[in-house]
Amino acid sequence: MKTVLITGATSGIGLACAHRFASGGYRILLNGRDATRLGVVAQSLREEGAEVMPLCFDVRDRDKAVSIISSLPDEWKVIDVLINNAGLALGLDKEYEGRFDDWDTMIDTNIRGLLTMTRLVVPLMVERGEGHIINIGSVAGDAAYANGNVYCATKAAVKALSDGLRIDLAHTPLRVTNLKPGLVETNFSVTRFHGDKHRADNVYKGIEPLRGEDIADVAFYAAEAPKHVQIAEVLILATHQASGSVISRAES
Ligand code: NDP
Ligand code: 8X3
Repeated sequence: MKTVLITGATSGIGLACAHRFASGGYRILLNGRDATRLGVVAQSLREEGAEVMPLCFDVRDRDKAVSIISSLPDEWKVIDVLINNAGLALGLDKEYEGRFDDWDTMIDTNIRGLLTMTRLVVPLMVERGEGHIINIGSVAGDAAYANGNVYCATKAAVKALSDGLRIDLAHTPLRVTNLKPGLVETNFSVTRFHGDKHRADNVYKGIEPLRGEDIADVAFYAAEAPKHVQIAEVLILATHQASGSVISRAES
């Protein structure tokens, strides 16, 4: 039985990936930082028949990540797929007006957290000569959009880190995929607007956005592709979105 480790699996795309991989027969190493929600998700996956090990830590807490990953039981260290999903946007402000704290949180989570997990898990894969890293990038990493500045920069970093890792692993059977979704209706915008649900809802007005399940399906397809096939990068957009800044909305 294969094992997937998913970061930020208590909501949105990560949660959808947990259900998709569980239904595809994977064991799930389920990361989240909210112990209560992690327990609820773990329980619902178990009710679907999945074997689950919850890993409660914030990906920004490097010491805790090191301690938890290094003390996994041997049978759970056989990780076939790592999905670096935990991430967020905070604020939609001009670059010269943004909040320092928001910038630090995005950089620490989206870049440093992803790097920490990569550094801890990939050596185990290299040792076994098997493994797949799926990073959740974004259309925001392809080109900046108005007021997206630091978030876009972190997702451009995810692209560079995915490309760099693919190069560094080219001599191995390991594969690296950068998935770049556009608008996906999750808790993403509520987080971005610091809990302002009304403002978050407006992001998805007049357009049918993607769902977490749409991204999970692509992640699962990439993971299950034949071993000689490396899905290096996929841009996944809602039908009426053409780029990070071009969205055609129906009049209401
Ligand atoms: P959600 O807010 O629904 O989910 C984000 C998940 O990441 C939550 O489980 C959250 O936990 C977790 N998380 C955040 N920070 C940390 C942390 N420091 N340590 C551990 N877990 C953490 O948003 P999405 O599902 O949309 O976002 C998932 C990924 O997809 C992100 O990397 C995002 O940038 C990317 N993405 C999203 C798009 C969208 O339009 N929604 C489009 C393109 C990319 P908690 O609830 O505890 O904060
Ligand atoms: C999330 C998608 O376009 O809101 O990465 O930045 S977008």
